[in-house]
Amino acid sequence: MSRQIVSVVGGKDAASVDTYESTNPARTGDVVASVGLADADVFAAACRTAKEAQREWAKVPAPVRGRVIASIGRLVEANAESLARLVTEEIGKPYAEALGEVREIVDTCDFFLGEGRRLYGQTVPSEMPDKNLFTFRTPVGVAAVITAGNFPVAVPSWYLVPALLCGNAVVWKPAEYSAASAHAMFRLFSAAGLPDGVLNIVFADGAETFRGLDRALGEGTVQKVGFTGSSEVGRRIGELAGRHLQSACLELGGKNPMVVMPDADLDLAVEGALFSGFGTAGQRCTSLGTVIVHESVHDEFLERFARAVREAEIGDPAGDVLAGPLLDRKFAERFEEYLTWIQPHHTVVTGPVGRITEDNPRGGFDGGDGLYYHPVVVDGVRPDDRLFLEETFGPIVGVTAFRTLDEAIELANLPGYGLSSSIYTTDAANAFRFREGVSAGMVSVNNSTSGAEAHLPFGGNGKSGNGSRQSGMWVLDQFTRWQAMNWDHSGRLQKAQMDVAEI
Ligand code: UN1
Repeated sequence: MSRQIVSVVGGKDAASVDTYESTNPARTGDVVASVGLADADVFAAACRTAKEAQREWAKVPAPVRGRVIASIGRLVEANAESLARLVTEEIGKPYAEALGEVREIVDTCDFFLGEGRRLYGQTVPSEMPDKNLFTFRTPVGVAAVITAGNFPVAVPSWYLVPALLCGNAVVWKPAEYSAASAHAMFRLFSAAGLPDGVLNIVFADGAETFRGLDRALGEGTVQKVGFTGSSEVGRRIGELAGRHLQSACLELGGKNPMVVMPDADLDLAVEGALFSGFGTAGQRCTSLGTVIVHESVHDEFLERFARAVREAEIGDPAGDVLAGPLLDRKFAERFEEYLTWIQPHHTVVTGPVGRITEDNPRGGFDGGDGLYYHPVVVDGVRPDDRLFLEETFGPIVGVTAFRTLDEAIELANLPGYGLSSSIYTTDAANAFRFREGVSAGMVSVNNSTSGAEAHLPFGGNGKSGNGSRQSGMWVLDQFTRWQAMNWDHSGRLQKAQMDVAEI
């Protein structure tokens, strides 16, 4: 019997208008959960409920809210294995990675539980005597958080944990194909002592979510929109929020470059390219897009990289593998379309292409009815090429050669994304010149493009986002607004700019 799950608003199950079946991508015949989908009315009502609950939640002292975050962390930790197993079952993420993802929720809670005792404001000197100036962080109100399913629990926690800690209420709309994992995480969060209505979960399709969000923004019940997903949808979310004069925190796609300098440790670079190109089947926003390798080491790198990719373990995500299946049918279809386009135009250096089946196996593995795909490396991608410019969100990596570091930086910036990037070099000057020139929000030196830590700013520029940053103390600026206060105890009307004290 698969799970039956529905939206939860104000602590109560909400009405559904449709049903979605979330299936296991490693065994597509297995239904993981039957998900009741709500409509725009439920979404808008959830935002009104959240607004109501937020008033009381904001009055709870921040250190006490921090204690609730501490309980969330402990509950998630105590249930880490079952949550990770569910993530593996529902989206096909290898178990070790799924466990790491759950660990990232705990890390996020660890960081923010202490923030409850800080959430610092400032004292600021006044230009007039007997007057004190202060700043306070105030909660924004209600955050509508819409998340993707490739990181079904860790990435949502980057929004939920700081938003709640700062005194906001949340309406969370996770991706349908990761609904069971999201629902399990929601239950753990709720069990930690959050009052009803402070955190709500709504399952809905894209069209109903947009309509519901538009209405809620119009009614003034949502003050912040958090979105992780494609650049295309992010643009629409940003426009919608902007039309209502509200701001969005957008964490979008990436076409993340890796530059390999002639002095690089090539084995280390190959290992990094393998992990960030094909780990999670290339379905991270931080996945490697293109390796930009110096012409003097191009052939050597390509040979070692292609060999490593051919030998990598792809298979049952419950086992010790580099990657399992693609997330869901929708992603598999998009990737297939991409492969159809690629094949007549490019030389694949890794062997077979397409879905792994009995007729197109990978070694002894025939993929069963799972959404498994052969990993693909393509050499000689040109800057005007789709493969060079577009995010693929699948197991494919392009390789291209360069002559000078300036040229490599130009190539790295060309696709117009700007999330993550990496350089392999043993020369510190190269690393710093790259950091300065690359437009990415994140730069790795001798490490892959994936694997951000929970307390460093995470986010991108250009098509990767609107410059907002998540994680660490930087995300506090997403979920609080600065309030300035001045207190005049001179007993007379002192006029700023006009009554400046003389010396
Ligand atoms: C994403 O794919 O949306 O840095 C986030 C990483 C992960 C997060 C990826 N910790 O690769």
